[in-house]
Amino acid sequence: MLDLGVHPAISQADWRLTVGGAIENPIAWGWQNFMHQPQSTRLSDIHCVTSWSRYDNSWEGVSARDLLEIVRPRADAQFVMLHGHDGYTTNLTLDDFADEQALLAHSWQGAPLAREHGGPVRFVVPHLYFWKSAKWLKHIAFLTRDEAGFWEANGYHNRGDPWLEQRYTND
Ligand SMILES: Nc1nc2c(c(=O)[nH]1)N[C@H]1C(S)=C(S)[C@@H](COP(=O)(O)O)O[C@H]1N2
Ligand SMILES: [Mo]
Repeated sequence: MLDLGVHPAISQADWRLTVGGAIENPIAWGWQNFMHQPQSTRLSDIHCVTSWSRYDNSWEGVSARDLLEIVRPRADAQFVMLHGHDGYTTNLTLDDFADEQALLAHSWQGAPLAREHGGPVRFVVPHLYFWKSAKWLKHIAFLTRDEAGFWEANGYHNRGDPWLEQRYTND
């Protein structure tokens, strides 16, 4: 399962990212704003819940840690919900969101992220199963309580650690 079957067409010019919820500094970025943030590259592996993996993916974008420095989560913010332009949602703990490898990626293997893979911008959180890496990123909400995202409400594990093979709710 790669996505919900809808590949929203969002040009760089039309793309917006909003970040809100339990943070000191809510933001709304267009493409230029986003590209003017500090840029990072990460090399990581992809693990899909359906057992395929793809090694050594190079991603470029704004690291989750740099984003956190800008938006400054309040002390009671412990969870994050990622929202895609296709209506997809997926939840993370703040600790998982803040992983050193996690980033808001605009490029993959040195080229702009293709629409089918979530361009203009997707989240990449490689230490969890790939369903946590929301494509067509639109909004990031910082939450004081955990909520289930799309797959997490439909039988997938709440955290999805591939090393623990946390695939389904009761694993
Ligand atoms: N917005 C959005 N992000 C999503 C999905 C989706 O349906 N919508 N599917 C997830 C799942 S289940 C997987 S396996 C990966 C697939 O990413 P890929 O198409 O780049 O391989 O995206 C994840 N992110
Ligand atoms: Mo998936």
